[in-house]
Amino acid sequence: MESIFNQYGWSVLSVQQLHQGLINSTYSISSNQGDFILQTVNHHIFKDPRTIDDNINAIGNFLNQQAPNYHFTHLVPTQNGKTLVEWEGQFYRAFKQLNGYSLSVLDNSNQAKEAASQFGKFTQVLSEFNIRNLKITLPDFHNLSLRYHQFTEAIIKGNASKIDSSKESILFLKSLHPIVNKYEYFVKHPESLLRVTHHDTKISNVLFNKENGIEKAFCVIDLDTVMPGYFISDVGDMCRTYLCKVSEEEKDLNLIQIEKERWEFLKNGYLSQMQNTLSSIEIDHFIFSGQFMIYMQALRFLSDHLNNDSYYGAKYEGQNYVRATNQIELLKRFNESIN
Ligand code: GN1
Ligand code: MG
Repeated sequence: MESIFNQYGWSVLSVQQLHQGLINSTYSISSNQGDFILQTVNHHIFKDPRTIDDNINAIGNFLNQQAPNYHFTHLVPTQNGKTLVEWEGQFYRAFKQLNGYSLSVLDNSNQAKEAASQFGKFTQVLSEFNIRNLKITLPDFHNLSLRYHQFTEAIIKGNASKIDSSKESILFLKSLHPIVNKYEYFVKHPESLLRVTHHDTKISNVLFNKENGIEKAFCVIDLDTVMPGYFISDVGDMCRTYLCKVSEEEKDLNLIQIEKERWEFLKNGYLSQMQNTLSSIEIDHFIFSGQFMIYMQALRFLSDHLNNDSYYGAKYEGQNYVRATNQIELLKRFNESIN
């Protein structure tokens, strides 16, 4: 990576790989010029990484004008002023390292409120940003009808022995097809609005710090999937990752329980920013958000398992099956507890 460091003009002291995301590779860099996060953008998934670069810069410029105090992860330019570097078939970009930490699971309800409020604020602070200026970085990313269609293909064309051993999960997910109908009703409704949407609001995508011993979320990160979208994507992924004490990787299904207090905190945190913006049809679909996203993630993980892990990859055989059954369990618990 020496040549990349040179383009940024860094004298690097240490490099450490971070292992939080499933898609991109991320490195923490300490240099004489400061501490940075360097990432390669996975161009097998994001076919045109320039769209991400353009979006982050467009939003960054808007915020510089309209909300200069908002905490935003601007891209760091190279010495030639580029914020995306193409090198030997890879795309690199860098951010300043911020003084904060992220969580892989929550350990208290306040964190749910803090994170939800930050993601709500992100959409809110960009409410005057023209969504037509945002590029589509991943077409149909949260199109549940398409995800269901991909699932129906995977259960026919996928790995035959995996299809056979996943029968129970397949049947269960098929039985929940009415969620797709409800999604279609929602997105067609004239009062369901497209806004600047993060599309990956999992807990590890918000940075926390402590102010006088009080834990605060202060900045959202991972802006690759910021696109025009519906609020159900953002609230849904919060439901998926904030309400349970264990993550999507947990194999012991008995540990998958919904913490009801966190649901209240999540709602209050998000609505503290978005209450006056959401229409009544949107408010009526608040709980549906969780069903929509947990269901979609279960479909995506199971389809990927049947497709031999071609999208997410797997660190061990059956990892995406574990994730799928985890999400199925979470969906059952969510439906029981939240109404
Ligand atoms: C992927 O790469 P990462 O961890 O930010 C995925 C999300 C999933 C998530 C599940 C572009 O996000 O949609 O919710 O894994 N991102 C993409 O952990 O597919
Ligand atoms: Mg992401």
